[in-house]
Amino acid sequence: MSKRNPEYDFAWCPGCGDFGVRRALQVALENYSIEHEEPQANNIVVAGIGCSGNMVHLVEGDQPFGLHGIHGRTLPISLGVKMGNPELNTVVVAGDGDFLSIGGEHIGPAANRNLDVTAVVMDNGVYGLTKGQSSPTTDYGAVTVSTPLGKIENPISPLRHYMSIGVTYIASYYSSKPRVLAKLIQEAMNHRGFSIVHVQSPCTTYNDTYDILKGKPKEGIKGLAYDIPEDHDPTSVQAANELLEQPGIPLGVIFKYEGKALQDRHQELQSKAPNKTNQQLLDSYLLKA
Ligand SMILES: Cc1ncc(C[n+]2csc(CCOP(=O)(O)OP(=O)(O)O)c2C)c(N)n1
Ligand code: SF4
Ligand SMILES: [Mg+2]
Repeated sequence: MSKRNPEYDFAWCPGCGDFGVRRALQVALENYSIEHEEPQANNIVVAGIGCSGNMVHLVEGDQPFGLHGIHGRTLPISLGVKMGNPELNTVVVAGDGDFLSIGGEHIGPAANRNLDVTAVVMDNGVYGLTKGQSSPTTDYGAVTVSTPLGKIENPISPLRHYMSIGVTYIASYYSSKPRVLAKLIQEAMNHRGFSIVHVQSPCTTYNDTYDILKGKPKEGIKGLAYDIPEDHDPTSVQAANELLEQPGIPLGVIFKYEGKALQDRHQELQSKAPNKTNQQLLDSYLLKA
């Protein structure tokens, strides 16, 4: 239920990981605004379609701008936002289906441009909103409503994928510790270039992975999630790749590289562009006989 938009009246299921991600995003937005002494309206949340995308209606407190786009197109929309107003701190919120399936082909171009946005990807290994179909991160053999005899494809590894296509800030976390997640999201917002915070955010209705992630420490059962060792060097491509060869879900910053962001590239082009009046520009388009 949204206090902000009572007419947009729906609920996430009890225990949904997206609640934790919302808390983290709110804290990150608030702290980012305080850090930069900017109003909350200098932030914009661009959402895809999914339970995860509904986040844009549910953020409470001081309001950023919100743009609920279409399924899979958060990155092209955020590119448009940055072209219109490069100063806006632009945060994409999307699900594993939205970002990696229908929207998957946009990640490479955003990485090549080093588009200055932060994507918070809520990975629950399923299409939650449309009631439980398999997604690119669903395990091989998993039985879902769209794979009644077991999923035929292998799951993709989003973190390795981001590394291989040159995303310049990659963090991985889970929804259960929102304060720590908030710090990662804020660090990602401060990164100049394309940053992705990939969050394991369990779907309690269709794919409840809390125990798999966290284990059952009291019973001595280890979970898949583990803290990245303190001596990991996130500025090293080799160290990041080696980390991603390990089994399990690493928690923390995997990789970061300070390079030219899209804005820097634009400024360089602009400095080379000939200074023309509007009339000269129009004349240059006329076909000459
Ligand atoms: C172009 C288009 N194709 C398909 C859909 C139907 N659809 C809506 S949400 C969704 C998948 C949602 O899964 P995910 O992105 O993982 O988000 P979640 O609900 O799990 O958070 C699909 C297939 C749509 N809205 N638009
Ligand atoms: S269906 Fe899953 S992802 Fe959607 S609100 Fe419910 S628990 Fe969350
Ligand atoms: Mg999903």
